[in-house]
Amino acid sequence: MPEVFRFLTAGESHGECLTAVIDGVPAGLPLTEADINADLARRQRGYGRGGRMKIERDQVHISAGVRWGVTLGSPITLVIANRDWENWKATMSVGAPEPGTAVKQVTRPRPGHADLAGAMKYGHRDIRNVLERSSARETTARVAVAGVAKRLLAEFGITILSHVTEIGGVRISPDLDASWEEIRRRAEASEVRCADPAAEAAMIAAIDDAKAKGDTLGGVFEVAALGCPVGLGSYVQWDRRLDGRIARAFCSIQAIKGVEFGLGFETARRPGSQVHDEIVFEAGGGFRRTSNNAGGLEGGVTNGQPVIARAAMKPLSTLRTPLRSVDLATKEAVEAVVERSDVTAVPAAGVIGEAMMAIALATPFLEKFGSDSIDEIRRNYQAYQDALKSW
Ligand code: EPS
Repeated sequence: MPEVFRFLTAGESHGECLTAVIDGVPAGLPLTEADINADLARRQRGYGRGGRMKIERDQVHISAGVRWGVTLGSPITLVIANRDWENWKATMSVGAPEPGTAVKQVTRPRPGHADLAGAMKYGHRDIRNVLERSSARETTARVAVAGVAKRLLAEFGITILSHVTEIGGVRISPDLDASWEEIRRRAEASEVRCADPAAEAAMIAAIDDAKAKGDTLGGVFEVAALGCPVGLGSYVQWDRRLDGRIARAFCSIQAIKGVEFGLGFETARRPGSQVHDEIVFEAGGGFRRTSNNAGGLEGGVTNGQPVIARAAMKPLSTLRTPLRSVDLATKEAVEAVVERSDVTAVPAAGVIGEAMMAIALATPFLEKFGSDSIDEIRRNYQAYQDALKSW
């Protein structure tokens, strides 16, 4: 299945800029750089991030596909400058370095990073040629792309939020009783994007502790898409199942090792009577569910409930107290290279999860309602909603 909403990103972590080209955005969508910049700033925040985020002030430049604040239906190009490039011009120059330029090669691969497998795969003797692109810096471009997807979905009342549910083994209370709006508000006000104040304090203490030990921490974030109509995705073909699309989108985020929906892995432990969401009908209100253990997806199709997915992020693989490794050049046992790094990036990963959720929803949405112009999509969307009212 070709994606209707498709994109590619390019750019090295310390290169000149990150670039994305998006194809398949309908004409007539109001779009400004400010729409995108708000999420770029949210991705940069979070307790436990390192020195790089003090250097960057991520801002998008739209260089194609938009005229007078409205999309044209043509490909959209997004460019985000790397401010740190100023400090890396010689190391990352496109042309051959000036004779006499001292450029240190990276030869000590970090366990857990793409370093060793990437170097062997592409034949690189300098691991910098791997780490520059495998770096999670690339997610800046994806968050920018998702700014466009979110803007499209918002036209039809679909909004996406995220919050951190676990860092370094510290979890939010299972009894957290708050509306999605309240969870969003609290997460946005929290340094670790956590909606449970007691867990938030314990997470911050865990991050401080890991930092003191030169260690890193992973965690879990939850993403909810609210306002999805019934019928996004399909059961008729494997690659159209929306849970599969979202799982792939989440697992494509650097350092993600697991994904679950709704009740998730817990569904495997309970009998069916305690898992499936019962169906009731109210005159005037239509079909309703008494719970949302399915996380808004049945048969790979949205069922009108919030779509809820969580992802597990492993601890970052650049440790200040490094792990054992082997030097590529000498084959000697060494300590892995210590690049500047964050202690944890789970709060930022939640924002990236929102981005990938928006991207995963965009194609099924455009497949269902049309993809050329917002006016046409609006007519189709309204006709479908009207038809569902008489069910
Ligand atoms: C990263 C290493 C750090 C992080 C980076 C991801 O970068 P640097 O080597 O420049 O200190 O800050 O994340 C970002 C730059 C970002 O924008 O999120 C890595 O090795 O993956």
